[in-house]
This record gives sequence, structure tokens and C-alpha cells, in this order.
Amino acid sequence: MKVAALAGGVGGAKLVDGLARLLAPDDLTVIVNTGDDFRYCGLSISPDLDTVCYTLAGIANQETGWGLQNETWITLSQLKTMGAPAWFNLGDKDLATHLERTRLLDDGVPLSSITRGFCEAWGVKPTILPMTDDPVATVVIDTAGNRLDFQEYFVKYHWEPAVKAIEFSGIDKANPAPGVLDALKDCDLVVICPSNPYVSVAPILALPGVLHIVQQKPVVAVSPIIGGAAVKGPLAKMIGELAGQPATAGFAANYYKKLSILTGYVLDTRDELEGTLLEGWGIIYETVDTLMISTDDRMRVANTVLELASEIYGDK
Ligand code: FO1
Repeated sequence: MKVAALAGGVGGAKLVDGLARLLAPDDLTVIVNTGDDFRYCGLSISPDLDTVCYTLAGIANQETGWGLQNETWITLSQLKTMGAPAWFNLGDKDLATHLERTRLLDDGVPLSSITRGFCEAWGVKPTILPMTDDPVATVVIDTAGNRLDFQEYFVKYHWEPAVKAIEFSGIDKANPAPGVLDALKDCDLVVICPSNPYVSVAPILALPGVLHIVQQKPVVAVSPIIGGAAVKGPLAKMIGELAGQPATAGFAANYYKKLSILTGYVLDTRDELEGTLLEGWGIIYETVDTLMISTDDRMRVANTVLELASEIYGDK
């Protein structure tokens, strides 16, 4: 089964890791959000791409989910003593990635080619594609009317500002990166990873041409909610500010009713009661413990996704 997975940062990377352990490398393409990308201290940072690649390479920091394992922070400490901006934590080894990415981008090499080269160097076998080679920036507009770059909102201000709206600046003029539309056209299944639907999945689906293809495909999404709460990060707070109650069925409703794309949904056992709503809409669902800490956890959730896909194809 050929799978195209739409992924953001840590949650997405974990599911993708599970899928990569169950599928042949040629059968998995990961389309990664680049709305979080930004320039910091003159460097081009692509946090979600790096999180996915480091995770698949087995070199990610297991505690934070982002950055590299066995990291040191000498450069950051030195920057701090000089009064340089140091709110975004770049480790010494991680810096090499950003230096090399920036050098290549400045030479005119597209982000998708750079990512391919990095994956070869790190031994990442599935195809990892940035959603676009063009600049797209997720902007958080807070209730005071400030327009915050996503990483400022997320890291610098610890997602404290109340969110009024989210914009993907540049999205209308952005082209999907080479391979993105083909991967979606050629796949048997689109998987929406349990990444933040507002800031990680939405930009990918908002890229010109993407939604139309995804609408023609079986789509299985994994809920980013566990027991009525978000696992990590600002999602639960954003839901309160933008939508009301955190509910796993709320995201299914958005995908299904607003975007017309949902075929199957994997939700956490703790949210099982919401499954009945999905049944009413004709969406098939499976419940499983979706908390992904160990490798076994990741494979369990990935396996549930693939089982649901088999059900959709009538193999079961
Ligand atoms: N997240 C943080 O919460 N604090 C950081 O200082 C931080 C640094 C960082 C450096 C490199 C990188 O690739 C990711 C980093 N992240 C950090 C994670 C990143 O902000 C988020 O995971 C994503 O943008 C949200 O999907």
C-alpha cells in the first residue's frame, strides 16, 4: 500500500516513524509542513522537516522530540554572553544542519533538493518532501491584534498570547514542492498525522492543488486529542480560543464536513464515546491507545491506521 502522510512536528514524526517500520521505503512519502520555517540569527530553520528527518534517522532528542540527541549548547551559551538573541534553542550539532541548509539555499538550491541530500546523509529511506520550496509563513494574530511569527508565538512567548486568527502568509503563491502532487495522486492512502490541525496540517491542505487531490483519495486521520486534551503544545489552548471545547470529533467534523476528505479516523480509547458521532457521518473509526512514547507505541498506532485502510479497501 502506497502511503502519503501529511505531517508537522513531534506528533507527526512519531506516527511517521511507526509507518516507516511497517512499510517499504518506496511506499512511504511524507509531506511536511514548512509554515513554521523562519530565519533566526541569519540561519534558515525548518523545524518540522528536521524533526521528521531526525526521528526517522534515529538521532532525535527523545526527551524534547525536536533537536538532536547527545546535544551540547556551547554556541548558544556564548551567544547569550554576547547579548545575542537566544530564545530559540539551537544546539551545537543541530547548528550544522542550519548552516548547511542556509549555505545551499543561498546558492539557489531548492529546499526539496537540500532535504533529499540530508536524508541520504542521515540514512533516511522514505521520501521526505517539504510541502513547498516557496516561502510560506504561519502568522498568529493574537487578540491584541499583534501579528506574531509562529516561532515567536510558540517558543519566545511560550504560546501565552490568546489566538484570534492564523494566517499562512504566501500560501496562495506557493507551489507544492516537486513530487508532492504526484505522491498524493499515486498513493493508495493519505494519512493525516496527529499533528496540530490548525498550524501543521492546515497549511499543507491549503497549498494550491493539494486539497482537490486529497478529496479523491481514501484519507485516514489520527486524532491529536487524548482523553479530551492535547498531548503537547498549544493545541488545547488554541481549540479553546478558536473553537470551544477540545473534542476529537471536532477535527473529524472539520476534515469531513468542511474539507470533504475523511474516510477513516483513529481515535484514542479514552475518547471512544465520540466514535458514535463519526459513525453517524459514515466515517469508519478504530480506537487504540494513541499515546506514542516507545517504538512499540508508534508501531501500534501506525498498524491501526493501516488496518483501517485495509478495511476501507475491503481486504478485511
Ligand atoms: N521548541 C521549543 O519549544 N523551544 C525551542 O527552543 C525549540 C528549538 C528548536 C530548534 C530546532 C528545531 O528544529 C526545533 C526547535 N523547537 C523548539 C521545536 C519547534 O519550535 C516546534 O516543534 C515546531 O515548530 C512545532 O511544530
